[in-house]
Amino acid sequence: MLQERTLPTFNTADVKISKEEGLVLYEDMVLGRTFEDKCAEMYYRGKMFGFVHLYNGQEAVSTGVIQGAMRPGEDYVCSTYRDHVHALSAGVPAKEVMAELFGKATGCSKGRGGSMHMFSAEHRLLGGYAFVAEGIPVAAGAAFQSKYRREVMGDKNSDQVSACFFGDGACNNGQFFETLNMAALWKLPIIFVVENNKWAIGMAHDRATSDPEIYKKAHAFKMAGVEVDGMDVLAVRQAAKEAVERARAGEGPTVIEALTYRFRGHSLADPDELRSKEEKEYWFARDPIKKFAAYLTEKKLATAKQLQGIDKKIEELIDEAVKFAETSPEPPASELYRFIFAEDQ
Ligand SMILES: Cc1ncc(C[n+]2csc(CCOP(=O)(O)OP(=O)(O)O)c2C)c(N)n1
Ligand SMILES: [Mg+2]
Repeated sequence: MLQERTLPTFNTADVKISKEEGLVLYEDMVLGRTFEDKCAEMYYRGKMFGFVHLYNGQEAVSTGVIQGAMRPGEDYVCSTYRDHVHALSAGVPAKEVMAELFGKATGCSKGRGGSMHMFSAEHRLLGGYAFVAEGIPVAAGAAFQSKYRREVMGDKNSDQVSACFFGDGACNNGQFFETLNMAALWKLPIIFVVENNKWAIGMAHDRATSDPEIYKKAHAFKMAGVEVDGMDVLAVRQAAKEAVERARAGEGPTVIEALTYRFRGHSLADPDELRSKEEKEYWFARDPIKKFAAYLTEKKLATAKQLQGIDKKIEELIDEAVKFAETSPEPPASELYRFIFAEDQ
């Protein structure tokens, strides 16, 4: 099935971006892509077990929202089972994400979570969630506490925004509608980022939902809802900046529907035989990293050599992350029941 929905246009002529910020966005996307490619290699070498869902192709969404518009480490990020790259954009070190995938004690969830359960209190990553739509109410809880601390407890510094990432499939789930209602009612500082990659495993989005334009569902709750080209990091950044500004100003939530595509199968166990060659080619031609690299060099914000330097630096960082994960200890068997409940700090 080819793309029948036209990707919204975004005029880059109006974009204000410094060289430094451009390189940060580029590096973050390359980090995500290189990490996931290495992850696939390690999975097929038998270094990790269970389901592993990669984010290739969708990098502009995580980077554009978290690095482009939020305060990573202060604001909250909530993910799904496709969570490695959201964790990286939020600032969780690559070696801790890789060690988690290897089930090692040095992983960000202490080796107890694995691919689908990345977590970091330090980086305000509220988790990966194996159940579809499970993170949506959790992110609303985080947004509620920021608002409560500020308005009820008088903490003027409590102005954090929560970003909640989930897929098109999750939008047919009750938790999506229930949470949208509460978030709009209470004007919570949250942005709902729908990564519409057209597929929920083997179910085409258009076959599964009464109205495929998800952003319009926000309007039923009197909430801002926008669609954006999810293959364009600058377009995502712009939509996210406006949403974050609205949220911090107490004007409530936004649904951002990012039209995107995953470049690999649903998980590493998926032979990916259902999606047509034509459809894949349409989206491969819109690779967000290549598109942004071309923008940076055309606008003389970076040279090709600089970008190659970043690619190389990230490759080395990922190789180190693998070494770290391989040489880290397994969690001791004596601690099988540890971390089920919170411990005193
Ligand atoms: C509540 C629930 N129902 C079903 C599943 C099985 N399942 C796992 S992923 C998935 C598809 C979700 O697709 P989408 O939300 O579009 O996210 P994507 O995988 O495309 O990122 C389903 C149905 C699940 N994990 N949880
Ligand atoms: Mg999907």
